[in-house]
Amino acid sequence: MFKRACTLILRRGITTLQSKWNKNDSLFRVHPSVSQALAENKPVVALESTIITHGMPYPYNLSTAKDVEAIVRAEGATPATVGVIEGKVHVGLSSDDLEHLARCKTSLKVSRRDLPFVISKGLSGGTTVSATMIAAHQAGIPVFVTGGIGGVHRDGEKSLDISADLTELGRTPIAVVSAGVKSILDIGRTLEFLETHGVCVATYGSSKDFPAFFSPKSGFSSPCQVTNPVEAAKIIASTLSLGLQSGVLLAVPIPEEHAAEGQQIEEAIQAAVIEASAKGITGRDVTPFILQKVNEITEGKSLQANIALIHNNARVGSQIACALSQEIN
Ligand code: PSU
Ligand code: MN
Repeated sequence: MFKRACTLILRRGITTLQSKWNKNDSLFRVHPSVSQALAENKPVVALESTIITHGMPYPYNLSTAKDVEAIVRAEGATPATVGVIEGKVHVGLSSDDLEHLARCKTSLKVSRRDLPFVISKGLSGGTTVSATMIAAHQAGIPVFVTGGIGGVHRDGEKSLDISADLTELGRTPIAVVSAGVKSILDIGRTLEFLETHGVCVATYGSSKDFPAFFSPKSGFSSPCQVTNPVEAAKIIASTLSLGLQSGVLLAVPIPEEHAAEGQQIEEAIQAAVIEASAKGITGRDVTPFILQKVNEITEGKSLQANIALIHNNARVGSQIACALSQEIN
């Protein structure tokens, strides 16, 4: 019953996509490696691309994107990096597409609200967590790995700068594997907002502490904890079987050996937040500005930590996708 419900929900996504795909004017392009894996019920891991276009400088963005795909493959799953290329939403990018997004300085940051405009104009861009969740859901991919998600910004109660990633988690049944949220955000309010939107939040590992991206602990607790891929997969399978239509946030702490620079990075974040506000940076530009500033101040240490945690998330996320595939097939 449990398996049947999950499988039906995933199949529905794939069928919807395939029927769109069959039309000549399809807005979706599923890479053959991804459609084959889906057709054979093999584990697939969705990956985002704003991290490539806006999250890291060239050439680290390209090498990280390729390394993450290689890690997913080594764990026995198929990577499906999502991005928008000339007005089409691609689920699974070729190496030429990856290279194009990584090098192109004018690529847009594409969130849910940007999709209609970018598609209608035939533009290209990196998809954020929210837009990637939409594409993954349409394709029938239940597991998605990223570095960090957006959240409620500090002073968000006044500015209402709350990432669309959070509302997407409330409305789209995808499991997002991330290292939590950066301390540039208001972590307490981010967790409150996720609760309001009915998002199941679980820390992965030996502690319940919700991780803060560069630091394994934020001082806030997750409502749930899972200690291995099977437990995580059971949470995802339960969400699908219940037909909840909301997502799951699996928060994987940065490995201890890469968290050593946490304090220095933390101080750089404080300085970058102050500078962003002094320079009047707002809206979609805030996160990329702060990421770049923190990398500058820490002389690349934040970038190294960022890369290490994404690699770790890719490993854990792929193991979860494999366990889920066993659970529901
Ligand atoms: N947090 C990070 N690195 C990132 C992002 C967030 O640590 O690259 C990107 C993700 O693509 C995320 C987006 O979905 O920024 C959120 O942007 P905003 O805060 O504007 O919603
Ligand atoms: Mn915002």
